[in-house]
Amino acid sequence: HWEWQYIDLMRRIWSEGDERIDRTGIGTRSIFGTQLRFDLAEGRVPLLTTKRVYWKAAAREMLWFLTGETNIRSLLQQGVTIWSDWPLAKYRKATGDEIAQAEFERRIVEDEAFAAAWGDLGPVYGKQWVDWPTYEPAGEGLYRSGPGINQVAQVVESLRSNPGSRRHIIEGWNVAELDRMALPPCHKTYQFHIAGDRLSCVLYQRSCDVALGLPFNLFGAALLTRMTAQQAGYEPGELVWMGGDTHLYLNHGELIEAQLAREPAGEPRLAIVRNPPTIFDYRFEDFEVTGYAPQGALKAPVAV
Ligand code: UFP
Repeated sequence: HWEWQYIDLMRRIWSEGDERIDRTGIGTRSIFGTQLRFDLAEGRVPLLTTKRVYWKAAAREMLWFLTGETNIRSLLQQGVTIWSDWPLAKYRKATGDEIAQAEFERRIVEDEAFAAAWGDLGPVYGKQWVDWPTYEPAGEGLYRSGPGINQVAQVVESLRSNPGSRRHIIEGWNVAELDRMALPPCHKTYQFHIAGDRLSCVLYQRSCDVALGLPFNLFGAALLTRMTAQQAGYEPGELVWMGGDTHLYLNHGELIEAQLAREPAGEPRLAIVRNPPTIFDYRFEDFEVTGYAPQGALKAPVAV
C-alpha cells in the first residue's frame, strides 16, 4: 500500500530524527532531505487511510490559493479554520486581548474592516502564484509596480505549447517579500513534467510538519496536479514529494504512537467531474472523493 511510505517516514523520524529546539520552542525530531512518490493514475490519490484527513478543507484551501486571495476571511466564510492560528497570534500579541479563536473568527467573518486589518496573511501563496509583483523603471532611479505575473496561467500555457520544457515551475519563495508573509511558504516549489500522455509533479517542501501538515499538503498537491493535467490535456502521472526539514513535533507523541500502530487499508479515489474552461474556474463541487473510509481522526495541537 502506498501509505506505508508515510508511516515508514513517520517511524524513521520518530526513532532516528535529530532532536532540536525549533522556531516555535516546542522542539522537533527532524530528518533533512526526504522523498515520497505516489501514482495518481486512475483516480488514485494520497489521502491517508490511517486517520481521517479533512480533504475538503485542503481542497477549499487550494482553490483559495488559485483565487490569489491572502485574507483568511473567504476561507472562514467556507468554514475553513486552518489559517486562523497565525493572524490570531498576531492580534493577541498586538492588542494584549486574549480573544478566543472562535470569537476572533466570528469577527473576521462579520466585520469587513476588522478582516482587512487583522485577517490578511501578507503576500503568501495565492499572491505569488497568480500575481507575482514586478517593477518597472519610472525614471530617475524610481520604480513603479508593473503588471503582476500569473505563474499558474503561464505554466498551463507552457505545458500545452512546450511540453518537453524543464521550466514548468510555480514558485512561492519570493525572497523580497518573505518578511511580510505570516508564514514563508512551506510547499514552495511545484515543477511539472510530461512523459508520454502523463503529467507528473515534483513538490519541494522546505519545512514539513509530518503529523499535521503533510497529509494536507499531499492531498493539495495531488489536486493541483490533477487540475493542471486536465487543463493541459494530459493524464495524471506521479506526485513526487520532496522534503527539506522533515519533522515531528515532540508534543505530537500520542498521535504518532497511535498512527504507527495502525495499518493502511482501502483505496480512496479522486474524480474531477467537470472540465472547466480554465484552471481558475474549478469549484469545490467539481471534486468527488469515493471509497474513503479512514480510521478515526487523530488530534494534536498546531505549532504556531
Ligand atoms: N507547515 C507544514 N505545511 C504547511 C504549512 C506549514 O508542514 O502547509 F503551512 C509546518 C512546517 C513547520 C511550520 O512545522 O509549519 C512552519 O514553520 P517554519 O516556517 O519555521 O518552517
